Amino acid sequence: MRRKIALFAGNDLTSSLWNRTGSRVCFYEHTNYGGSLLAIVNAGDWRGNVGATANDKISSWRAC
Ligand SMILES: [Ca+2]
Repeated sequence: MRRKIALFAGNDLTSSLWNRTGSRVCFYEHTNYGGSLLAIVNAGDWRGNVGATANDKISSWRAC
């Protein structure tokens, strides 16, 4: 399995999210913001469990 860790989340390995940026961040199912929008986390917020629909599926994210 390819594992690319960047910022605070890993490709298809993410169960929790911590948005340490100053912007709201959207998390997507596939790379390059493709697939479903799985989660939105406000600036500074912590999401301890992203839920079954997003667990281990997130592959990309960006401010939104
Ligand atoms: Ca994925």
